[in-house]
Amino acid sequence: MSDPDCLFCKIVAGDIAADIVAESDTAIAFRDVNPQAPTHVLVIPREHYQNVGEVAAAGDVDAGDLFRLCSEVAATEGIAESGYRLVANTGAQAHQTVFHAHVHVLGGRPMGWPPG
Ligand code: DGP
Repeated sequence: MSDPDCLFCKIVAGDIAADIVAESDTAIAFRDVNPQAPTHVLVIPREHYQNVGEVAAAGDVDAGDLFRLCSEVAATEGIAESGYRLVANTGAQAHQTVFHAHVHVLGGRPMGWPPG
């Protein structure tokens, strides 16, 4: 299922350009347009879900595929050893701004904790 009004569905369909760095049958990974770290890649399901919770609940897309692609991206970006952070902002208060499920893969610099 896709949402004709969804920005990330348009990236999946190839209607909006993106710098795609990895793909699987169910997910794609592309560079964030507004990077917050030397490596900042978004991993999203090809199907439209509002957030990662919906992906897990639906069960028809393997949520593990998202994490496998995140791990693959970390390896190919050369940040698997130094360390990286996965972030899935969920809901407005957590600063989710695009309501198509996505996981941020961030790395290439030291990161503070707790997050802002
Ligand atoms: P979030 O705030 O967690 O919903 O993150 C959404 C991210 O999506 C944000 O870091 C910026 C990124 N983004 C928004 N529009 C585009 C776009 O058109 N192309 C790409 N590559 N990234 C986008």
